[in-house]
Amino acid sequence: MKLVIAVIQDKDSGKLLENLVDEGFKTTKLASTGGFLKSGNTTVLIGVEDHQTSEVVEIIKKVCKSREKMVTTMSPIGGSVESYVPYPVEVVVGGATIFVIDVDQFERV
Ligand code: 2BA
Repeated sequence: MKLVIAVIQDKDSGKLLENLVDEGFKTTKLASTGGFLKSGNTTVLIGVEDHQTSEVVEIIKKVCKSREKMVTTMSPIGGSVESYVPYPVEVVVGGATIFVIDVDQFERV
């Protein structure tokens, strides 16, 4: 058995869960926060049989889109660390960051 862990954008979460449930997969949705942007994203856990892994990954690839996000960062003026000016930077956030890990034991009690 495998556990697919997918970090996705909030905007894609509803459609992804709908697609996975329609195909009979059991899912758990967690609210998460990206370490770089420090903004909310969604982590989805999907426990599957080994042979179902590629189907799940394909569904994630089909639904989750990469998007550009503007981030405001602070830059020191003239090298002075006392005065900072905010300026926008564009970051491409991927459609999904996917981890597939082996499950040693699975029980539902
Ligand atoms: P964040 O950490 O908020 O990162 C958002 C986006 O910012 C990243 O998109 C990437 O384009 C950029 N970014 C991240 N760290 C950077 C850095 N040190 N320098 C420059 N740009 C940086 P993605 O790579 O598509 O990642 C989207 C989200 O997936 C991440 O949100 C994080 O929550 C998760 N993630 C990505 N890689 C991960 C990993 N190796 N382990 C755990 N979570 C990961």
